[in-house]
Amino acid sequence: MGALKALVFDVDGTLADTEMAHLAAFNQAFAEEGLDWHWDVAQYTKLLEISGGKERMLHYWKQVHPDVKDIDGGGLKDTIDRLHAMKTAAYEHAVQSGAVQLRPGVLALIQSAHAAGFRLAIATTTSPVNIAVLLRNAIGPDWKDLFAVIEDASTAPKKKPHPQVYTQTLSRLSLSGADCVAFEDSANGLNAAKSAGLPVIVTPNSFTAHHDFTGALKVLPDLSGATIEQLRSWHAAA
Ligand code: XBP
Ligand code: MG
Repeated sequence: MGALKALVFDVDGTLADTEMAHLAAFNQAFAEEGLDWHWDVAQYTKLLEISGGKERMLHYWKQVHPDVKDIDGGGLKDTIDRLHAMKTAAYEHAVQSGAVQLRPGVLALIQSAHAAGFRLAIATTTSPVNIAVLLRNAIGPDWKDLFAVIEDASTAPKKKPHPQVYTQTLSRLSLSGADCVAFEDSANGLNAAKSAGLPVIVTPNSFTAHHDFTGALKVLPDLSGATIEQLRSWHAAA
């Protein structure tokens, strides 16, 4: 394995524990739409196996209305799009109001890696507005300057565990997976990054602690105290 050149970060669950805020936003959108849907934490933990908010709602819709035939029809897609727009607005408002903070050690690692000359990237299935509101709040208006590449739901439609978001990130970085370390919190994220050839450090959270992290480079409670030197030596051992 050559030298470590880039760090690639997932967003939801990895940079921040966002899923309680996403869950509340989904439920708010369902209520605004006049639906009698309400997801609880146990149900949402299971639904998180489906990456992507629209995909998750469509999956649930198929569960509660298996009779709906026009799953790809205009009406259903329009409803999912409308629900997702309401959900995104509710989530943005919650994060703007301070409902979500970065996980321990994340900001220090990003700043020290950037200062040490590593290239930083984001590889997420989430919507661009969700990344912007989180990182603008946590880092400031120039947050984008820290990241060489951002791939998200708007550029990589095939959701994790599909490796598309990672292969596109690598191609835009002009690097191979072995030049990087990925940071993920879920089995879908781990498998997406692994399939693209990146060694993966997993920091699970309450929604993903039960996942199978076989094949991870490291599984850590969080990134507090993580140093560039540690990353270099873990990467070299990969
Ligand atoms: C996170 C997700 C996202 C969020 C919701 O997966 O699946 O869908 O839950 O965001 P990962 P959107 O962390 O593996 O990228 O509603 O914008 O899809
Ligand atoms: Mg995640």
